[in-house]
Amino acid sequence: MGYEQLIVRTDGAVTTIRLNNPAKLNALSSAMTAELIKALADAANDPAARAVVLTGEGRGFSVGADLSELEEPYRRGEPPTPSRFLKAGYNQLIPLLVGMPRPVIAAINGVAAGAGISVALACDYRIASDGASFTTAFVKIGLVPDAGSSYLLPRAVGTAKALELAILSDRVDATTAHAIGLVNRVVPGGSLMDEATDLARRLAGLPTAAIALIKRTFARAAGMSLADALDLEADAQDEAAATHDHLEGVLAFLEKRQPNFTGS
Ligand code: LHQ
Repeated sequence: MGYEQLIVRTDGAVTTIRLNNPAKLNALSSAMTAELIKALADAANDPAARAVVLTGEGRGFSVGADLSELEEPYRRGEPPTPSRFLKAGYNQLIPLLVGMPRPVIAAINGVAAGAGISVALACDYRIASDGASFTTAFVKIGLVPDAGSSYLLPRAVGTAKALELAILSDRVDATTAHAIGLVNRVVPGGSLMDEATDLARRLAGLPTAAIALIKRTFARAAGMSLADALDLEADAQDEAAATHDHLEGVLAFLEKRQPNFTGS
């Protein structure tokens, strides 16, 4: 499918999805969100795509909802119903990202704001350009964090820091974002895509079925007692142990050779 607001490229086992509305710093319009859902679903269903990189074109990663979409209805005096917009868009997108049976890397090339931060948080690994910056932004327009930020942000940076970021919405640079755990790594802007692609290739060569199970287990264990999490792990381990990659990993170890993982 051709996209209007995304550039999607597949190179070997790595699919790169680039948000492509640089004039608006890749604001997540309804159309862009729908396209992103489609592109992620395609990558999830393509056995050849074993890792995904999500990035933005231009100087923005994504600045959250496209506020220009609100202009007409607000000027007409229509009562806002953001829940409808959220349920049709971000509330589909975020679980899809979190539940992707592939590792997903956010390559944060520039400013991330509002739901743009939420999208980055829903990825498994965040690499930021040294020129990237972050502002939660919601409060500046009298809104609350959405697209999963109320859940994902405290888990990434702790409740106290998450509240500070959400309430004050100060713009945080990449170094600070790294120090507080908002991103995993900061790299020079010029090498961001090389670093993200190298990591994606490395991940694509790992037992990606096990990675999908790790993601699922962590997500489910988050709300469980230890006893339930132990049971969950035991069941997930049965699933992992039934994969080709488990057998291959054990045999390669015993035979003192490099494993050839297929993601199956
Ligand atoms: C934008 C946007 C934008 C459209 C910059 N939309 N054009 C919301 C509403 C309803 C329902 C439920 O959910 C949500 C979820 C949310 O995500 S709420 C949060 C929405 N995002 C924001 O409030 C961020 C607004 N943007 C900003 O505060 C600034 O643009 C930041 C601090 C991100 C970047 O500042 P600068 O680097 O100085 O860039 P800029 O402000 O000059 O923006 C560049 C262009 O991008 C500009 O267009 P123009 O035609 O003047 O060059 C902006 O209008 C446009 N843009 N954000 N969200």
